[in-house]
Amino acid sequence: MPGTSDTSVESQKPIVVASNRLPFTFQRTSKGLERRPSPGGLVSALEPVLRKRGGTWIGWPGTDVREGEQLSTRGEAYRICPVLLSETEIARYYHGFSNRTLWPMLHSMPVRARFDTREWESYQRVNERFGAVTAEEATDAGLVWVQDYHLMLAPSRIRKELPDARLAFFMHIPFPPHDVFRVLPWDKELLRGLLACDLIGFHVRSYAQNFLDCVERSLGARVDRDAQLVEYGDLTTRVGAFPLGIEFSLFESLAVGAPKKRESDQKIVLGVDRLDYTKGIPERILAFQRLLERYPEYREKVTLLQIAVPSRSQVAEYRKLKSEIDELVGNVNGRFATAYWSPIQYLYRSFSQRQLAAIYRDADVALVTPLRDGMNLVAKEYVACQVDDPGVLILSSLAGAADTMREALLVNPVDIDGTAEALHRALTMEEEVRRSRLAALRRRERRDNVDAWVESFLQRAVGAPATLTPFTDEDFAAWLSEFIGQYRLALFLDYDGTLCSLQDHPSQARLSKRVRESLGACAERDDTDISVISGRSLQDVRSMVGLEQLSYAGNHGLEIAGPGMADFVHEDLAHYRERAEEIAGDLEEIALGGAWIEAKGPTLTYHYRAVPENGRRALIERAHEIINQAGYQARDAHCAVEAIPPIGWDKGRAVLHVLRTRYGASWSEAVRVVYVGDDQTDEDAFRFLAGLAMTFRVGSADTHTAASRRLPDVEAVRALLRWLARRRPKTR
Ligand code: ADQ
Repeated sequence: MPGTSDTSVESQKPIVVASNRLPFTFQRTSKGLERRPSPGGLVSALEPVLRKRGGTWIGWPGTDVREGEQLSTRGEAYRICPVLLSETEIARYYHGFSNRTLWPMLHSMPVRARFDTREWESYQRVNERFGAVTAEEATDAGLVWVQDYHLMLAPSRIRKELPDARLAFFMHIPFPPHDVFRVLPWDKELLRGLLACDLIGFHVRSYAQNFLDCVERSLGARVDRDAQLVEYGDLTTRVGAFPLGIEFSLFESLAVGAPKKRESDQKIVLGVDRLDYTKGIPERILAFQRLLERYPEYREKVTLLQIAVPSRSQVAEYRKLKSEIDELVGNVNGRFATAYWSPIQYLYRSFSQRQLAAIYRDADVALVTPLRDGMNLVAKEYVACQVDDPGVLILSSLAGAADTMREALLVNPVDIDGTAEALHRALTMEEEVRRSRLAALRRRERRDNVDAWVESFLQRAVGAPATLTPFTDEDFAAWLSEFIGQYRLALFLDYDGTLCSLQDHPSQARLSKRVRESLGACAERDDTDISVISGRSLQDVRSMVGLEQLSYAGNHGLEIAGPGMADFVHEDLAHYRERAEEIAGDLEEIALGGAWIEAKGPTLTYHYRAVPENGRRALIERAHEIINQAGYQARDAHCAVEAIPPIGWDKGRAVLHVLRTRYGASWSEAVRVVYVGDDQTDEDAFRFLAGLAMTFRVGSADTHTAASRRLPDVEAVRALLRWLARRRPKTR
């Protein structure tokens, strides 16, 4: 078979594939659960890969499985690992969120989408389960390859368990523009789920570009469009277009071997689809009707053979579509049929590949007119099966396949007249033109077959990890120049994890020379005021930074001091000092295995960094319990639990205090605010400042943030400080 060679990629370790469906579906019959091949393009694409390489396929068996029922997985060249779904999950995760929310949204049809929180929760739970099962199966895999829109959250779950795994995702359907995708109330979560991957593949470049727009605009990720890379906190993801191909030789040989058709002077126009509203079947029937209206000479000479494989019949919208098509077919046939001819032959069922190959071979025109389609394999299968008299492919310009299959007659499927004209052109096209168009199409599909697709994807997926160039001045200029303009800048910086990396003991977390220089240079500017805001005590953070011209806020902002401001101590603070001492005493019972308590006056921190990972959970839970029982708030920090007095004060309030005190009540007109932090306690400031400031969250991307952008590490913060120190006031 072309493209099948024993390359280094193919001889690599087995791969683990996770997709919603297993390559076959089980159906309950009187004899128990029976196995049938799953319909659809995804299986056609991946089955051959696993057959050749071996590995594991993880997926849902396609029905609910009752107690005691056995799933037959005999005869596979690879392992099958079923993920079972309850009836409620099938309704909510599968028919619901996947097919009634994501499917229309990703096909840019938001009016067809419905948004239901319970379905979203079910989608999250099922993705969580898929992720956990996959991680368990994949400890030794060369690659984990997650498939399609049903499992957009699974990668982040897998990444949690297997931080070093090679993790890739392929999206089989389109990815819409940002303006459409952002209508989804859970857009950010879905994007974050995917960014745990090393590689995300789409069929065509425009989908990849749309994805880059979305992560940049909705998540504030850093994007390099030329290199097609995304950096989001500590994650870097490669994005790319990998147009899927088919098993060309298989279809070709099936077509050559199939029994010859009966001689007939009827011309066949063929449509083959899953019955889906994205496939444009009603529009196609209308276009065929228009052909018969405009060109009566085709009556009794041409038949539209429309094959529709039943799909998603549990979803009301699909049942409605079926009735609509039944009615349209009835109308056209009623209007034009004669005693010996029906204009439309409509077959609502599945066919074997062998049968399909013969049907493809014998069709004079393939009318492939989806309203939107990730790729569309039918167009490619048709071309592969054209082994006799050369036929014509009419293809929707809105299918991914149109990106490469340029020699087809391209149509806009909603333009009924235009499609009818294309049909006329196809039916009257000279043989030589048909032959040359088809030859070019066949050459490409033979070369860019499914093996070539797999090989190019896997090569990228297991190749050298992607890295983006370090932050440059241009990055910050693009984000901040316009925003700061000629305004005065109020810059707020957290200390640990932001200005210096986290250390085993807080006393070791010192500013590097380079950060101190950049910070100092910023502070020198007379249009910039800097406040360092920390969970440390005021005295401690001030002495760690040691720059006099800065303001400092300690104890998460309960104590504030700096130039141009009266010293601030929250009025309830004295009251809480004693309580904090009592909590510190209670926490002593869990000062075990290297854990220790840092007393900071009214607040305190329980540090457990030195405790081995498997011993942490019970200690953390107990710390939360003790702190909460004492009426304090327990907040998780990096390898620490913070105990904060319940006085409705946080870093957000502290920022407001500084801004009001220094610049007055109309501070938002006087200054531009930038806040940089790395911690859960900084989230209070991010939320408070949302829409009012540019906020940056530093470090790992595994948690949600309200910040406008992410920075990977302290080095990136230094680059930001250096840019701020050198920035030129932007004149309009
Ligand atoms: P689908 O929406 O399922 O796939 P498509 O690419 O056309 O669309 O694949 C359909 C597959 O089903 C073909 O392999 C075809 O042979 C088969 N098929 C169609 N009708 C059949 C019938 N009556 N009996 C048996 N088999 C039939 C999704 C995306 C596409 C993308 C694929 C692959 O929507 O855009 O091309 O995944 O990524």
